[in-house]
Amino acid sequence: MPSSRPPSPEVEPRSPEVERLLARRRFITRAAAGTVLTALGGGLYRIVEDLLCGEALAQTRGDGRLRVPPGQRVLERLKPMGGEEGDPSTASFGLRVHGDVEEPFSLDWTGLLAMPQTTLKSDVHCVTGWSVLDAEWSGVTLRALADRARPSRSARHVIFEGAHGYTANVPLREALGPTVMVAHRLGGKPLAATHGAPVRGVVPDLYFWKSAKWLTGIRFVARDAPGYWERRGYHNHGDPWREERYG
Ligand SMILES: Nc1nc2c(c(=O)[nH]1)N[C@H]1C(S)=C(S)[C@@H](COP(=O)(O)O)O[C@H]1N2
Ligand SMILES: [Mo]
Repeated sequence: MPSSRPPSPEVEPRSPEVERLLARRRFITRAAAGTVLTALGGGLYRIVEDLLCGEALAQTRGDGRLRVPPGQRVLERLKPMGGEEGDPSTASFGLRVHGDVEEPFSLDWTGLLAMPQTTLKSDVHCVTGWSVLDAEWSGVTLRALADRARPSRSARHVIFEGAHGYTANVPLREALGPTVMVAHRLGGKPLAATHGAPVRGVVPDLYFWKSAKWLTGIRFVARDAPGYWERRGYHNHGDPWREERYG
């Protein structure tokens, strides 16, 4: 475990504004609306502000967790976070689904589009402190790829492989969750090069570094293997609700 913090893109210090929003959000989500009025004593306009502007901060998800994980602020759209770009052309696209599977296979662009296509909205959470709600992704679910590849009984993790050796490890159970996918469209448009064109992984319920851009492979493995950021001081798992930011 490194003792110093890893190089950028890293956690930006939270602004006092964010800290204040968080404190209020925690309070509001714990309290019933009626109690908020009395308990805040004199801060009525603040409550209205929270309910209107901070609506998302008080929402909970189907699984009971807060819509916006602790320490996150909501942005309108994804911030391009860089990385060593891969080839964005669809003509040279190739995705290997391999490793600890019964039926390894590769997909070119046509093959990817021939797989069952899914469009779904999910929230993404970057470890640097921003979140985007309801990002609309289109592509193929990891479940569909796994159904075809048939992971062996020994497979326990999925390694998302990006261009130039970028990797991100995800426990198999979570990788097979309904919102995990390889996506080629965002908000109804082809993925931009900066966001990983032509295809990226999307693992919404883990910090966004787990969502490998310029995706070239999905590898099922028995033994876990920390990925690019995980080897540079980030948490091996990366659950935003537990603030699993650093290892
Ligand atoms: N191939 C590759 N994928 C990557 C990265 C990278 O450097 N290379 N960075 C990760 C990080 S740290 C984040 S926060 C997200 C950012 O995605 P975005 O640039 O589309 O916002 O991509 C992730 N996927
Ligand atoms: Mo990141």
